[in-house]
Amino acid sequence: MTAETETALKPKDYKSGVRPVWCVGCGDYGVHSGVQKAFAACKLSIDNTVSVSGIGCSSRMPYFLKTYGFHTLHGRVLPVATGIKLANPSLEVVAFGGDGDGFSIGGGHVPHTVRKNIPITYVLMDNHIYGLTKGQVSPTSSSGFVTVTTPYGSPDPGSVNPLAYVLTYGGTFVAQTFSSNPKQMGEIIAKAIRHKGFSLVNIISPCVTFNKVDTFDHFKEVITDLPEDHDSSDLISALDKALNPPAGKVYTGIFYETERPTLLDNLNAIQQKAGVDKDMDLNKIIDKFKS
Ligand SMILES: Cc1ncc(C[n+]2csc(CCOP(=O)(O)OP(=O)(O)O)c2C)c(N)n1
Ligand code: SF4
Ligand SMILES: [Mg+2]
Repeated sequence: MTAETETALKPKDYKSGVRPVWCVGCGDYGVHSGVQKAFAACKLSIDNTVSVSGIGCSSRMPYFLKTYGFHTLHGRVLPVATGIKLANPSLEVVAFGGDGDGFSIGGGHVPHTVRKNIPITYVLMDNHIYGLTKGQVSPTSSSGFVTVTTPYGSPDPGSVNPLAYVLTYGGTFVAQTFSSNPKQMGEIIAKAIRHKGFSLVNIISPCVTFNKVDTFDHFKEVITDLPEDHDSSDLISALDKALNPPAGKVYTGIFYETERPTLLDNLNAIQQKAGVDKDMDLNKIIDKFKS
């Protein structure tokens, strides 16, 4: 659900006056531009939109957008975004972060945000490395990946697949795109924002400074769109495409899209059942406990 403006804004109207501090060529510039396109396409009202992030290069995003912003703690973007949405459901809440923020320190929050179907959009900038702290191995790095903390190659036998992770916990919108494809990225983020429920947009956003393996050139070779006949209402097919793309390839597109009640829907239903008077005077309740 989107909080729309009465008059349409242009993508650049969503840009703050703060100049991004990302390295020249960083994939996150492309994401910044895709997000502005999506906000404009959804006619988001600046006053009614909150950009929330954790910590990392990617998590600097709220500074560079004109919406309300909250740069929280490392790994805590989803609980804070959840709190904002529950406190004021009329706000459009967009969460931003990196692969480390989301799937290392913040990994325990993902299943609960997903299973509760919190109606927020999660834009994850996946560069397969910790960029801000100068190039350590991340949960989406591949096995054997050489970094400053894994000089003989990552001993981890497997890596986190953000798409499969969110699909298995009941994600209702799961997509992947590439920071070098602004058209597809803008369209997918816009669909994710319009989606009723939790949405994940995993964006392959290369770190040009510390990751010399998962580069733009590499991804330009291996990225391929999901087959035209992919049925995005078929969970098993979505999981299969997320886990078993053709050898050496990485799929982009909308893997899965469905609708089920959000936590807000269920809370509203409980309030109705319990006969909650939404206009009740809080002071009257407090007074009851005074004597
Ligand atoms: C509690 C805590 N632990 C560790 C850190 C150090 N730290 C800051 S960002 C970061 C990882 C960033 O990686 P990622 O989320 O992938 O973002 P990127 O910089 O790659 O965009 C770490 C370990 C911190 N700020 N707070
Ligand atoms: S260190 Fe990497 S992720 Fe961070 S701004 Fe530079 S290129 Fe981007
Ligand atoms: Mg990262």
